[in-house]
Amino acid sequence: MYNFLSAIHPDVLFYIPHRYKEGYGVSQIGIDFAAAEGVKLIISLDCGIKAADLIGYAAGLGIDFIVCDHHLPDAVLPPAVAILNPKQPDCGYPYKELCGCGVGYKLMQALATALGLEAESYERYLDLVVTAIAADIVPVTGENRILAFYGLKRVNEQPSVGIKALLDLADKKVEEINMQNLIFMLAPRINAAGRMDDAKKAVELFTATDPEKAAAIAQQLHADNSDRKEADSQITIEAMELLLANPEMAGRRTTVLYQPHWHKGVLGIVASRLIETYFRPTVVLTLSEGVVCGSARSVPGFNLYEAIHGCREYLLGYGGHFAAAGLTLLPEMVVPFAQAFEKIVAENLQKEHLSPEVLIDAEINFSDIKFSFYNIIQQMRPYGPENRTPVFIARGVENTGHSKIVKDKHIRFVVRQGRYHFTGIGFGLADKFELLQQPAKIDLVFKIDENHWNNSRTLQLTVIDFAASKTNC
Ligand SMILES: [Mn+2]
Repeated sequence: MYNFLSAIHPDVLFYIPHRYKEGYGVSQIGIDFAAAEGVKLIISLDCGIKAADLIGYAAGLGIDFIVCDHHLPDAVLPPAVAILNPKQPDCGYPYKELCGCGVGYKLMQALATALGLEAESYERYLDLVVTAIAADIVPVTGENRILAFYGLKRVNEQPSVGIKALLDLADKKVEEINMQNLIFMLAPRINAAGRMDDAKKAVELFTATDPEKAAAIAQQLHADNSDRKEADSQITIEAMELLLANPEMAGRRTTVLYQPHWHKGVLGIVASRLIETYFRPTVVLTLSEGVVCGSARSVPGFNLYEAIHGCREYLLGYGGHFAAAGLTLLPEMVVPFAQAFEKIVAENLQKEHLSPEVLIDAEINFSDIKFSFYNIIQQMRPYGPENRTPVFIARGVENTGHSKIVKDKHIRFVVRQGRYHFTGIGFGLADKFELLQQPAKIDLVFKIDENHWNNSRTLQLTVIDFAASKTNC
């Protein structure tokens, strides 16, 4: 948005509220800064819909607001000159799942149309839009999927200076960047700036035009990300030790952990890590400027936001959605909150929420797995939330005797169904290898992938899970 406006207007500033000093969203410090700079219009991106008071405050200072947001509006809308948010109850915009960046993109598109600018004036930023779609974990359906498709094309064919600088940091080069690469390679480094230091660095990277300057900023983000990784593994270890030291906690339906010294920037990541071992709604808390604050993460299918909302009498503030939330409370409320949260979750959690699930799209036979079929599946890309890579099950599969454990943790499968053979890789499945050594057949759950080797293309299976076969075929 800053780049786009700078190209058509001489006086544009950007401002990112400091995550810890100002909190998320529109801040009074930000508005005061704008007033001091003589700003007459603020365009908020990914925030503002809940900032009725602050936007009223800005209006009092003679500053207009255009709100570009995708969060659920409250009953009272902010007194902005314009609100772009497809989640408004009476908004006729047909696609509701744009991310905050996507809403900003629509404003640029509309401005370009109104001002008679060529499409390239905003389409050149599609590599940033797809990065936001990937990083914000919004559904890759409808318009998001179209934006992601063309965004990935840009990332691969003509990335901007900033995106290119981040891609150059990756240790191993991938042939074609996909959504997963953006989520795992780019998003953590972009987010690390805000978690560990100041998110302004990310804006500086994406507004840089000099490749050398961009490379230097990318390097700083990389260092922030390394600090973040160290903090998150250290805190995860401490959290696991706390859980192991309190056997009573093992039988609970929730994990709530509090340590005043934990780094605020990684609490959500730590919560997600804990869920890998203790599969249940999890809250990780720390102390910051006299107030306890933290992040909550859910298990699939359980509405975490509702559960936190149910504990609001113990909280100073909270916000979030189905799968993730943030909260603040007074130190003396941590224990009562933990008790209330456990009670509400225990009442509302169904048994099926407590074991990880694998969603299978269809049963398939090995004889059907051909390039002609694979090419059709490829047309449904890019994959992401709510448009997942198809997962198949093949029943009555046999080990050929050539499957083996690799690097202690993984299984390299060489399996057959009838006269059709496939190889595959199953990450982290080594614990189940014994099952493959039985004479009985197995049911195999997998995705189909393409393997390039010695100039030849073959199809192989990425195995997600397997079990003793339920068929006798
Ligand atoms: Mn957002």
